[in-house]
Amino acid sequence: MTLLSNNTLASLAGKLPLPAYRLAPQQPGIGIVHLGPGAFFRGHQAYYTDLALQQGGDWAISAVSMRSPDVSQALTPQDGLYTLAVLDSDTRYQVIGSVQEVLIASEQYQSVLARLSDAATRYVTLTITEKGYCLNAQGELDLQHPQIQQDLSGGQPAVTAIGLLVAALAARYAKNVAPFCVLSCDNLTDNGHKLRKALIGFAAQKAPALANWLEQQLISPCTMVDSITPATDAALRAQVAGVLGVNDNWPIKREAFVQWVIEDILPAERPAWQQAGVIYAADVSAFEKAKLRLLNAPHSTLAYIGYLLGYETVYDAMQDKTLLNLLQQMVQQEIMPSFTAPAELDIQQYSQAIFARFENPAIRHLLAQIAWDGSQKMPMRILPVIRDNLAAGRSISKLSFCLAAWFLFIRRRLAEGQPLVDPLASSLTAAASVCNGDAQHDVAQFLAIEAVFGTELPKQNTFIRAVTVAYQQLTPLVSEQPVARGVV
Ligand code: CS2
Repeated sequence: MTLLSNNTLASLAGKLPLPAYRLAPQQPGIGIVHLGPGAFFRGHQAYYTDLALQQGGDWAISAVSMRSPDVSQALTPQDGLYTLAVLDSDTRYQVIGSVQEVLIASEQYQSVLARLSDAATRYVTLTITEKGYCLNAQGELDLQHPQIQQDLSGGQPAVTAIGLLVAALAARYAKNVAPFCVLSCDNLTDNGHKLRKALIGFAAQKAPALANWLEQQLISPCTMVDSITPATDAALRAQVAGVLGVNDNWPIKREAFVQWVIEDILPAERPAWQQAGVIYAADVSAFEKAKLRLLNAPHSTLAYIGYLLGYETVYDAMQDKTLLNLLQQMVQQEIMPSFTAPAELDIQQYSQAIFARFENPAIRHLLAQIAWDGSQKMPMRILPVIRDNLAAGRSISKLSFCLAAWFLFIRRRLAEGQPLVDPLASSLTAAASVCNGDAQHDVAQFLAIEAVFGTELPKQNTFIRAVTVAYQQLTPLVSEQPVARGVV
């Protein structure tokens, strides 16, 4: 079977929606560079930009991986085209055309730098996951991070997104081209502010004049992104080939719900994202908090407890009434009171809709996918709620189950000889390897990991007690024995 590409695109007319602008003789120029072209980006920002390109403008995307050749190998032979499957009661397919080139920074460094320092590149969007920012427990650039140190020493190619972007910004500064606007699209609290601070902090180590220039000119809006994007599987590839009649190396699937809220400080010249459904808001932090706390926090709780209970997917775990009950109590009693919702959001409805999304039978979202990188996710989605609740004297007993389940998940992986996908895997494994089943002892091992918990939280007795109680209650689930349901 032939491959989806510029050459075969026209032959798909009538089968599914196509990017008409890719069929026109004059194709849009590149105006955006995206770092981290994983499934989420291809189902989300590239989808919005595809819609925006239908309104015109030179806003095609150059998608850059830091190291992995996978996306380039799959999409370069397809001229960047791929299929998006939107999973609802029925599945809708469309071809996305906004990605026009895919580069790999470690192999094509000069091309990547040239693209980033080109005046035509006015936006850089990022989905590099929490760990890609190299932040410490205070949310600031970790100058001791080995890869940050490597980039500070000036080696090429840069190995971190921060190092790469500052190298490109330095090139723009040298040729008097204004900085691009950077849009962090990761699940970090205050993502835009953290990214801006990290970039300026890195630049300050290299060249104070560059840091001053960035301080004055760099625009880095906060954003909230949302859409559940399970990993591509063989079944999806086969379905897509059936619909298209040509092969697609890497189609993407996601749920129908999709949301992108951007802090409205963008330069006037921007893609037609608003017409594509993007919401511009003066203050994104309330949206961000609502999403991280009402979606991502229950997601991680489901992932860890669900895993211990032997479930495979979010949908499966949601069928467990005891677990569902715990989640509901956590949300109602401990999460909702922890923040002020955006005025335009009815949080009861918002939260119910999220639970309904988790229960979508069309989505096979693996718990394991959510469980990775816990050390990066907890400080964004669980610990801030715990800190807020402790400060206000509210309960944290349900939230503590998420932490306790994460610790037990790590122990279970270790016992099974399975790898842990986490940048702090060595500290986590070291903590798990001295656990002896005594809750107080075991919890203390994990809470001592400063890069996750900082120094203040682990000193609070109420916190230690709550996590210890949760750990005690969940411990029977780590045993090899058939799982005792209903323990939570
Ligand atoms: C999930 C998110 O993997 C995870 O940690 O919680 O990827 C989640 O699916 C998205 O944030 C939904 O927008």
